[in-house]
Amino acid sequence: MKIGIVCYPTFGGSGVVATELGMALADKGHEVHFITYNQPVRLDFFSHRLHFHEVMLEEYPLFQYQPYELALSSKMVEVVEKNQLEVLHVHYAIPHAYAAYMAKKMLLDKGINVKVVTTLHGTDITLVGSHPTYKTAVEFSINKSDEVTTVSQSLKDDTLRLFNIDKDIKVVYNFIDGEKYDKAHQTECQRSALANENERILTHISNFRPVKRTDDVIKIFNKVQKEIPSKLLMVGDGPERIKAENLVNELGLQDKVLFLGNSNEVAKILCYSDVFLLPSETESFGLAALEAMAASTVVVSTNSGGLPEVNIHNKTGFLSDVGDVADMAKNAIYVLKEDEVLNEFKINAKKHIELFSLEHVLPQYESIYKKCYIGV
Ligand code: GMT
Repeated sequence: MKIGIVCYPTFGGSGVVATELGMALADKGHEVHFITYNQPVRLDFFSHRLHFHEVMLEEYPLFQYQPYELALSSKMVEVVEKNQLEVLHVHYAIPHAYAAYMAKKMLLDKGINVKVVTTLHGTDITLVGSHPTYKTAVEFSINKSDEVTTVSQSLKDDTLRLFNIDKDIKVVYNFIDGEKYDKAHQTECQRSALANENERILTHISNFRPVKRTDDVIKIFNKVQKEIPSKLLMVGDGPERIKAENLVNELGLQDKVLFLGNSNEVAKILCYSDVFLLPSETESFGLAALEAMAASTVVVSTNSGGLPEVNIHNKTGFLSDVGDVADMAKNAIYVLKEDEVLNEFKINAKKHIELFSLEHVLPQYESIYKKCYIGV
């Protein structure tokens, strides 16, 4: 099929899922066109089946804010028309689903009936989307999509609770290419570059937004390192990073915490991690937790949103209430103390990702595209 993918090109989970999906679809023989304002960060190759179309913005003295939706929907019309795309798959409702609705209408005027699939990712529903500033337009554009998916059952429930939705919503989980993580384990795992032999490694990866509670990550680690010789890797960047760095300095942990910034080498970093910390306030799915599990890393997280659908308590990791730093530290210490316990959890984590394999999830999206385009 010929598919347009609209997403944020940044390090956020929705952009990562959209990019990995597009690359996998192209690998399977579909023609994929990314439409966004920058080359997606995980898009590391192009081919005759994989294209990128940049949405350009025009400066004009009258604009305090440039009208991105307008430029995006015009670009969608142009790309659909030129390349005879059959489906536009938009990731993250704001403003992509709305812009797609406008594009669809403009194309209908030209006799072209492109189908719109909207995937809701999390904060587009739970934090930003349900805010009165956006709610009316978000609800409208979800209901006007041809197909709607969410990345967890929990996000589907939230969507139905927060909005008046008259569409059937399908749950299609985030997915992972486990082989990529196996390769990193076999070839490039230089653990000794970051920690001494007797030390455990804990990791946190996010975009350092308030919802990730990065201060809790530092507080949990502070308790852990008092009992277990260990290092903490903080990967990513965002508004809370300075605050987290200040807390590290206040607690005198400078020698034990490394801030690595944004990275495209997630598999390599995770290959030497023992525990992944994800104390989020809310998390529709927790792709970072799934990536950690693919690298045989035990997940210590909160029980918010869709995390219990990914991280199984007392098997692949542990779940605690939001803000319960003491419980998360206790769980991390328990699993890190004995090699035998740690290894058992690591094996469980790696095994559990089979449910979220690319081979399992990709056909679900393909059949959604087919169903809305051909009607079967
Ligand atoms: O929170 C992020 O890291 C970014 C955000 C996004 O939409 O870019 O991630 C959301 O989508 C991911 C992919 O589906 C999910 O795995 C994350 O759980 C979700 N984040 C939240 O719900 C806070």
